[in-house]
Amino acid sequence: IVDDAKFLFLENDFSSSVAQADWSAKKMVWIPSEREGFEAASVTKETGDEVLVELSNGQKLEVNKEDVQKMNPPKFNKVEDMAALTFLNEASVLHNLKERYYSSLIYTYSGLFCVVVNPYKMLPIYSEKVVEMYKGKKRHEVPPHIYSITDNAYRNMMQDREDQSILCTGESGAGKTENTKKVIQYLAVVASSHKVKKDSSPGELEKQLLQANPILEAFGNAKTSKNDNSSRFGKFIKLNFDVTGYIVGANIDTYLLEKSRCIRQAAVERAFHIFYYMVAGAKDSLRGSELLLEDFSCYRFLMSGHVEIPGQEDDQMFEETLEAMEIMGFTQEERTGMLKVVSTVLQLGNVKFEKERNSEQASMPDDTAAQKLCHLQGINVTDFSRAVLTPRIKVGREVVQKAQTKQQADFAIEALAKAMYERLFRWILARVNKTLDKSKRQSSSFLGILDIAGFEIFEDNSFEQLCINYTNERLQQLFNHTMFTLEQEEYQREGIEWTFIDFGLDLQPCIELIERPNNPPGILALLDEECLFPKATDVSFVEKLLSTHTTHVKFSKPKHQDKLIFTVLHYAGKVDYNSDSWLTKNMDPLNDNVTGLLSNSSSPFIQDLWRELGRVVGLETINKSKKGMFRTVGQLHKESLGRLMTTLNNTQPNFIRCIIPNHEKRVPALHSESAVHGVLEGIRICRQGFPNRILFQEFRQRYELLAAKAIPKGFMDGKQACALMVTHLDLDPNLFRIGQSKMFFRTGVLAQLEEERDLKITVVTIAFQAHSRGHL
Ligand code: AD9
Ligand code: MG
Repeated sequence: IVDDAKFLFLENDFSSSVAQADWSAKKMVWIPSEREGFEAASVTKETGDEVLVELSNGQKLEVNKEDVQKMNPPKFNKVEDMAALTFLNEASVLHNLKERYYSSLIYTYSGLFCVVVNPYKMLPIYSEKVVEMYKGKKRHEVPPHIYSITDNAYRNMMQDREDQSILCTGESGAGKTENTKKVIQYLAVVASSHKVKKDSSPGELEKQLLQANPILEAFGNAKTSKNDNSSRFGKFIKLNFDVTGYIVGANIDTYLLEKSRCIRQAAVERAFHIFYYMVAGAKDSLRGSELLLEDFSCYRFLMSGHVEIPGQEDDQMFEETLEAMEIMGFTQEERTGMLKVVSTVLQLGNVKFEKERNSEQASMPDDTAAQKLCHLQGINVTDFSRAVLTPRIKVGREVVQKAQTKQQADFAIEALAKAMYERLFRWILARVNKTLDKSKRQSSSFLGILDIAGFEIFEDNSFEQLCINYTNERLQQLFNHTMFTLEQEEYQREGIEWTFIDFGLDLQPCIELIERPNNPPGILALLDEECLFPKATDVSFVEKLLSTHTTHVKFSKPKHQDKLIFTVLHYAGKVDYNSDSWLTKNMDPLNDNVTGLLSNSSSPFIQDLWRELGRVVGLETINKSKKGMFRTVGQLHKESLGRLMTTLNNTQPNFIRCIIPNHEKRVPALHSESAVHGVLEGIRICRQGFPNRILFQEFRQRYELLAAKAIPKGFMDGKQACALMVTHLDLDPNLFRIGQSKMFFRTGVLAQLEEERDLKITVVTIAFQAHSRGHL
């Protein structure tokens, strides 16, 4: 630990007493600065609303009082818990995170939650030694770390028998997935049931647990413009524990895979990793006779060919993925079966239709691609061509064969490719869960870890982004609401008065704009309505939105723009959505002639994949014929999100707020707007109340010299003494509350007392020195 200590522990700062005197003398503050966000300055004069300040380079400036933010005393430099700051303002929070970040201290607490800034490089803070260091330690005994959050959640679960959740939030690329992995890595060691005496290496279940992630990432992650390893699905990993605290099994739920990425990617982005791993890594007979693979440039669905990821070898990743599957217990047949599906999806992109000369009907002059994919899928190519070009369709009570146009056939193929990949993903998940669900022993409680696709704003934002951002909106609401509840609980415990606003309600208007079923219907409901109108188009959908929500505060329509664009004001920013193809994305129709063929494939693997016909959502297949009701993608997502929220509401949540330091990947600089975003939200809640707390005894010890005459000699109860002290100090009753065990203060009050104390001590010291000198 010694070598790595500087990445976790604060170094002793011996200069702090000098700095302290300097800070007091110079009246240091923060003023806004274009370059840095905020800049340190010293106040030279205050007149009414204007403040005259001097910058470190000697430059003098006049600024508005409202733009000035107080600087915390130097003893708070790089403080581990920002709730301790006497001045809780944006500038101080940013400064503290920045100072810590530049010293490679990436974890910082902010009262009830933990903040982590993405370091974009491997730090030696996740080793086995470090894991051991955090085992069983209370939060204040060790430096801030995801391990500490995890350990505490685990102990709470054991002690209170209450299910726990660890929720990673933050925008795309901020580090949610990385931190999720660390939580699992930690628990796999600390709660391993297979531990053989001193050996702390994980047992079989734990090994498999650790291998689940590379498999899911290979199939569900992709390079985007924000993140080279962006999660294109959400996941909730539930670890089940027995009464003695050992892991007895696990279960993973997923949310909304962005399947459209199989067939189309924006410039510089990639389809799911596995496509590249496979095409780059498969060799010999696997490549040739089994998977019928071709070169990157031959696949139309890989729009930009072999887009590489710096620092990553796709062929090597292929080996690692196969290895993970092996550890997971996937058989040879299963592994090849999976890859055949991936190869088929690529091959589907190469199927070409043409319009027949004398009719609108589509034909397939060259069936090379079709032959290959039918071979891979174990179906007959003539049947396949017929199912795509002239499917049997129900018209009223009759079934007729209907020739398709080129556009219809193209559409059917794309839909098939997406559905096939989604089924494969669901199959993998079910297979992984089968391995992880070892619960021969009774599980008593669980710890769930949520890792969703982060909030994102691209150049072009579609239905998928709306669903992702809506999910983030709900999670942020849970965060705000939880912070509010936890604060409130603490106040209740201490029996003090409070008047609090639930900031969770701030997010309600935007959430309602998206999910409200009626009066007026929100975006998803209106989209559903339009899907029922035969003549509706994406444009008519936007028109309907516009006429329903013109006055909604979270909705707007950019002027002079494309008819398909509308804007939603999310908590994390304004997003322009392009509603092109939303009607079909929401309906997600699939040619059941082809799926019927697949469910009768000669390959048992393929049969299994298509066993239940219907739509796949998360782990479930929703059979639309079941209740005769058609369910849209939007509806289903809303429901699965609702279920997730119910689960989370029944757990004790622990939040990890991931922060992206800047928007140029891998540059070690912390820029202001992106950094404080989100952190301030939690702090805003804190500031409403009495964020600075101090135990009676501590308060008395530290500040008794300011109110010495208030307390009579002899024993006095701590609470009583503190009450006398604040009366003597003549503090405004609105600035403090007296609880059962501690004093509560509004932000800034303790700083004031601290300053007075410093002054007093200086005076006493000078007097003492003078006194001593007099005696010499
Ligand atoms: V998204 O919403 O899925 O697009 P995430 O999950 O928030 O996003 P991710 O965890 O994938 O972001 O982090 C992005 C990249 O930052 C990783 O691939 C790492 O290269 C890097 N990163 C993030 N956290 C750490 C860390 N604690 N240590 C080292 C990190 N590198
Ligand atoms: Mg992720």
